[in-house]
Amino acid sequence: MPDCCGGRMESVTLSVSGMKCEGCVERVVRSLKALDGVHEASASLADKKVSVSYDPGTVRREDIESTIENLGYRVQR
Ligand SMILES: [Cu+2]
Repeated sequence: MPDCCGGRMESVTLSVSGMKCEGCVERVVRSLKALDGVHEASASLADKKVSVSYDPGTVRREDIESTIENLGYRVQR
């Protein structure tokens, strides 16, 4: 994990349903990486998981979840 944001870096793994192909994975990852404060995003189609590391001072977990949902996927809370 990179040492930046004054060490304020959080990681979250979300369960996401609705991703059906690598194209979906790409869309989700690309959209998350475009968010301010998101440092890394990856998604697994097989596990239906999306992992994000982010600076909680810049972006909130809710923003990450709503970004995924705005694309048409569902985050299990
Ligand atoms: Cu797809």
